[in-house]
Amino acid sequence: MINDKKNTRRIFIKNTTAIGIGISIAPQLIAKSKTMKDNRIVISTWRHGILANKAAWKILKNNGKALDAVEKGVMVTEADPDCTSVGYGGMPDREGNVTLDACIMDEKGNCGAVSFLKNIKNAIAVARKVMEETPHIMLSGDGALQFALKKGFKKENLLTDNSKKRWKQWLKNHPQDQMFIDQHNHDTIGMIALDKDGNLSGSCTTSGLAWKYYGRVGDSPIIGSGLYVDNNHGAACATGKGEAVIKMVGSFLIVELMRQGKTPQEACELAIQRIIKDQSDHKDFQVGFLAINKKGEHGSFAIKEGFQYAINTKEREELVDSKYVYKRN
Ligand code: SD4
Repeated sequence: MINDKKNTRRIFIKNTTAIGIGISIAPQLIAKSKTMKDNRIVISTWRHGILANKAAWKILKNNGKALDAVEKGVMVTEADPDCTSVGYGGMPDREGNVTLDACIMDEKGNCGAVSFLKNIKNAIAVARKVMEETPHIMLSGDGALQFALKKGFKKENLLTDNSKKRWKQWLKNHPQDQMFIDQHNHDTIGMIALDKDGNLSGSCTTSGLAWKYYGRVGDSPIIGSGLYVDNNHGAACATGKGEAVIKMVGSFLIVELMRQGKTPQEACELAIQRIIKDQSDHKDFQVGFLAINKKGEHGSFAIKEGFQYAINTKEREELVDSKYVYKRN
């Protein structure tokens, strides 16, 4: 009797799952057949996106996967000591520690992240290992470092002489919680890409806000805030003041808007409008969003003038000034 009940339940679950799978696979198949046209594209935040895109485009051009493109692309930025907001050479927190946040998401909805990671240059590669080689999504702090070392990553000092000098200068002047982000203090690289097979992936990596509190984590490693990918509809990423983006789960909102039929541009504009409506201090900071959809269309929008993004397609390779709401004064 008990066994019968169990069996009935098992059959029910089996059928439900089958129906569930039926529902979720069908749109994917439809989406894929619609996008068999080759719409390869990669876009990424700020000027440092130019070099990152070059590496990513090489992979996409050779029929590689979007996931590999977005990982290898941003690794270029992480390794560049002249980029003072990502990886090696990133600006430290107020106590002189360089701590990194990163996440990655693939076309199957898998994701991995690290936050508050010290002494490892390629945070994005550690995030990918979290995604592929653990049952978890995010590892943080000492645990993330321990994991990275076990996986063979090299421990190194990420604070360059230049970043140290700027930190020392900041300590001397100590402006109040400096949070404003613009092209002179540009941070995060967020990258989203569509490959030849019509698959989307994204990555996001940063040393976060300069002079942040020790232990502060921004939006960049948080799936849905700094990055979101839904292979049926689109992908989005964010840059700017992480606290503002976390509050409105920006990247998820944009992808959700695309799911409801908005273009990437409309979706980015609506998300920025949401910040402006709900966050009364929005004139004091910058947020910029990028989005792409399955057709390879893209969009971008920012609160303030100054946000730029790099784009590579079969036809284009350039740095573009994003549209925005407020002119800089
Ligand atoms: C953060 N969103 O840690 C990052 C910083 C950033 O452009 O993107 N700056 O809040």
